[in-house]
Amino acid sequence: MTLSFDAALSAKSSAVAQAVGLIGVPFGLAASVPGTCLGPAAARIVGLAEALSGLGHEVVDRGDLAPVRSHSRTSRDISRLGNHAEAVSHWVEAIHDETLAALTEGQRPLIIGGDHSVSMGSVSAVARHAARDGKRVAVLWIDAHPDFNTPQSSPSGNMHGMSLAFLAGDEDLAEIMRGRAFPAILPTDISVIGARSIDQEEQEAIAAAGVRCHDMRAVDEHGIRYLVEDVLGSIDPTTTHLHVSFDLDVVDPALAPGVGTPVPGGLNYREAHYIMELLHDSGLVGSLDVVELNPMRDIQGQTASLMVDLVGSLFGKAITLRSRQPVGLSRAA
Ligand SMILES: [Mn+2]
Repeated sequence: MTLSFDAALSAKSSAVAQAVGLIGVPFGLAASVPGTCLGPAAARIVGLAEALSGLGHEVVDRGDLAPVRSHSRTSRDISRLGNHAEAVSHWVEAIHDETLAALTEGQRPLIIGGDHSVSMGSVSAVARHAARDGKRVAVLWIDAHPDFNTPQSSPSGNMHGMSLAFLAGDEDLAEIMRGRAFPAILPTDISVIGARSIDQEEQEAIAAAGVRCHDMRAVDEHGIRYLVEDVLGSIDPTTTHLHVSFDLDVVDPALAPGVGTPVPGGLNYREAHYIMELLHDSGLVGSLDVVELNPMRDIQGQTASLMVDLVGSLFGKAITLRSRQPVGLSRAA
C-alpha cells in the first residue's frame, strides 16, 4: 500500500521538466447526447493552456484533431460494434497516432474530449509507447460509470461506455483499431474511482476481470485519501506508467451540469480537487484525459471552468504554499 518516497520524489522531479502536449478532440458521436464535440473549444475559451503556463509548465498545443481516413483499412463492416462505430474507429486511430507522437517527442499528453471514446485512442497509444520502454500501464478511471460494457452487454450501443473494456482487450472491440494491435491493459492494473451507475452485466464483468472498483459508497466509507493511496501504493514508477482518465460526470451534477450523462450523488468540490492534488503530489501521472465536457448542457461555462481548475490541481496548483508530502508518507512514518 505504501508508495516508495524516493521513487515518488524522483518521478516527480523528472516530470516537472516535461512539456505538456495538449491535444483537443472535438468528437462526441460515441455519447448519447450531442455536444461533447464542443469540449475542446470551451476548454480553450476558459483558458486551459494559460492556466498550465501560469503554473510554470511548458505547453505544446498540438491543436484539435480531425481524422484522416486511412487507405489501409479493410472494407469490413464494424457497425455491429455500436452506434457510429465507423466514425469512432477513424477518430480512435487519429487520437492514437497523435498521442503516440506526443509521447515520442517526450511530452506528457493531455487529451481534452470529446466523449470518453477518446480514451480508446489515447490509452492504447500510451500502452504501445510504454511497451517500447519495457513498462506496463496502470489506468485510473475517475468516472460515474466504469465504461466496461461490450457490444453484447451495452444497453444503449453508445461506445463511450465501452472504452475500458476495449482497453482491457475485449476481442470484438479490438476491430476498432483495424488489426493494429496494442498491449491490452491488465484488468488488475485498472482502478475506477467514483462509480455510481453500473449496469448488471458490466458489474459482473468487472468483478470477473479483477478490476479494482472504488464506487461512491467506498468514497463515503473510506474517504478520498485512503482510496487514492490504495491505487497509487501498488504503482512502481520505474516499471509502470500511470494514465489518469477523468470523466467530468464523476463530479456531482450540481457542480458540473455540463456533461452528457449526469448521475446524482457525485464527488463534491473538495473531493474532486483532493484527488487531483494527491495525484500531483505523487509525481506519478504520465498522461491524462479529461472528457465528457458538454458545453450545450453547461450553465454559463461553470463546468468548463471547473475542468480547468481541476486540471490545474493535478498540475500543481495548491490552495496554500505549505509543503506537501507524497501520498503514503503519514502511513510510513
Ligand atoms: Mn466515462
